[in-house]
Amino acid sequence: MRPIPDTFHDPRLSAIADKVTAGRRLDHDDGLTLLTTSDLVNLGRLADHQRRQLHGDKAYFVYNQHLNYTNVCQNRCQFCAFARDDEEQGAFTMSLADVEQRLRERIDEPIRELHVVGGIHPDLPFDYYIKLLETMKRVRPRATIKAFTAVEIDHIAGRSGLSVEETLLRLKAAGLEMMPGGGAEVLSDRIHDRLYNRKIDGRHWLKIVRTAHRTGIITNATMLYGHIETLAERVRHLLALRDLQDETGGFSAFIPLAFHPQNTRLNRIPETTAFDDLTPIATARLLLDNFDHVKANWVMIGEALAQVALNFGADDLDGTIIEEKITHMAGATSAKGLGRAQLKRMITAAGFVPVERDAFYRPVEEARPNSRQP
Ligand code: V47
Repeated sequence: MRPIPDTFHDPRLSAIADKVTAGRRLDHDDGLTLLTTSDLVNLGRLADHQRRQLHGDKAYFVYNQHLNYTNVCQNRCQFCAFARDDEEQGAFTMSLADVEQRLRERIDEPIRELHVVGGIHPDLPFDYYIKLLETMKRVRPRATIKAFTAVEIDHIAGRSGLSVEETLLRLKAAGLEMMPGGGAEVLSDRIHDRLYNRKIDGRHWLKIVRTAHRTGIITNATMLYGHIETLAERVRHLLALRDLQDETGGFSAFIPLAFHPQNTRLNRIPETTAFDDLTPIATARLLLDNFDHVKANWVMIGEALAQVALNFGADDLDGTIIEEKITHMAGATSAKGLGRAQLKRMITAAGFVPVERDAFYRPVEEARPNSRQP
C-alpha cells in the first residue's frame, strides 16, 4: 500500500487520513472538511490513495454516443439552457427515422454505449419510448443503452399508466440496460423549491432509483454543483447516495456536474473554478467508499482539468461522447466529442494506463485496423 502523506498544511486532513488508513467511514463533518480545505494537493493525494487501492494505475474510458431525442420540456428548470416549449423556436423532437439515421451516420465506429437523455415532453406516448429503445437496439445491437434519468422514468410511467416498476420492466424488455445519473441535481428540498419545483423532488428521485436497482437496472448518480447549493447540502447529497448504495449496490459511477450558467436564468452566477471542480471529485472518492467509479466528465470541466482530475480521485474520463448538447447550450467550451486516440493520450500523459471499457466497466478488446465492429 502506498503511504499516505504526513505533511498536511491543514491538520484536519491528518485526522481524516488516519480514518482512511484505518478503513473507518467518513462522516458529515469530514465531508465538510474535505470541501472546505485549501490544502488541495494533500486532499488530492488522499483521494489518489483511495483511487489506487481500487484501480491501481488504470484509467477508463468508453466509446460512446450521446443522443438527445427531444428538448421539449415542461419542467423548465432554472439551470437549464437546453429545454424549449413545444412551439418555441429551436424545439426539436426526433422521429424514430431521425434516430436511426443519427446512429447510422456513425455505424462504422465501435460504439459500446448509447447515452440517451431528453426533456419531459408533455405529449409523447409510451409507445414512443419503447420504439426508441427497440430502434436503437436493432441498429446498434452490441451497444449498451443507458437511457432516461429517474425524472424521465417518472414521466414515462405517467404516460404508460403503469407503476414505475412495471414501466421499468417494459423498458428493460425493449432494451434499457442502464440509467444515466441526472435529475436529482442536489438532493435538497430548499434547492428543489427554488430551482426546479416542477419536477420530482429528491425523495421521489431516490425512490425511482431504488426501484430501478431492484429491477436489475444499474444507474449512475450525478450532483449539479456550483449554483446556489451550500457545502453542507453537497455533503448531505453524497451521504444520501452512499446510504442508497449500501442498501442496493446498484450505482455504477458518481459524476459531479459543474454548472454552466450561460443562456440560463441563473446567468449571473460565475462559472466554477479549477478548485471548485477538483474538490467534489476528491471528496466523492473519499466519502463514497461504496462506489467503484468516480468520473471526471471532460465536457463539464474541460479536457485539461479532467486529465488532472485523474490524480485527484477520478478513475474514468467518460468517453468519446460525440455531440454533447445540454452543457454546450449552456456555454461549455470543451470539444463536442473526442477521439479514442486523444482520450488514450490524455490518460497516458497523466501517468495512467488507459483501459477502453464497455458500459459495465468490462475491458474492451480493440478492433483490429480496418475491421468493422458495429
Ligand atoms: O440532471 C442541465 C445537467 C443532467 C446544465 O450518467 C447541466 O454518465 C451543467 O444525466 N450546466 C442530465 N449541467 C445529464 C446526465 C448526465 C450527464 C453526464 C453523465 C451522465 C452519466 C449523466 O444535465 C441534468 C443536469 O444536472 N445539466 N443543465 C447546465 N446548465
